[in-house]
Amino acid sequence: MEKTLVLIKPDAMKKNIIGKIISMYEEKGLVIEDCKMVVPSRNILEKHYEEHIGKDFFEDLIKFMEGEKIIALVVKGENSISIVRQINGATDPSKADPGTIRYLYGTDIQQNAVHGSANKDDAKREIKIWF
Ligand code: IDP
Ligand code: MG
Repeated sequence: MEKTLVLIKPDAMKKNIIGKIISMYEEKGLVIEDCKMVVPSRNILEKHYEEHIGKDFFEDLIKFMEGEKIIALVVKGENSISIVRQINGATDPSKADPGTIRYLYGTDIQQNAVHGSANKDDAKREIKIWF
C-alpha cells in the first residue's frame, strides 16, 4: 500500500486543529500508519526542504518551522500521495479549492497548515528523514 509523509505545520498546531486535520485523511479512507510530535532542527528541515535551498522564501520557511512543535504522519492507502495532496489543497490557501485543509485552515502561502509528499521518491525520502 502506498505511503506518504504529512507534516502538520506550526500554524495548524497553534490553531488546535490537529484532530480535525487527521480526521480529513481518515474520512477519505486513508490510515495513519505512524505518528510523531517533533520539534525540528534546522538540519532536518534542510534535508526535508532540500529542493528549496537558495530560494527567496527558504530562510523564512525555516524560521517558521524551526524549534516549533509539529506532527509528522505516515499516511497509508491506495494512491495516498495524490489523495493527500488533493485533501491538502493548493500551496497558496487563497487558491485552494473549497473544502481542502489549506482553504479551511491555511493562513498564507507560507503558513499553509500541512505538508504532503509530492511523489513516490519524495515520499520514501521524507519518511526516512522523519521516522
Ligand atoms: P507544497 O508544500 O504545496 O508542496 P512547495 O512549493 O514544495 O509547496 O513549497 C514548500 C513550502 O514552502 C510551502 O508549503 C510553503 O510553506 C512554502 N512556500 C512555498 N512557496 C512560497 C512562497 O512563494 N512564499 C513563502 N512560502 C512559500
Ligand atoms: Mg513540495
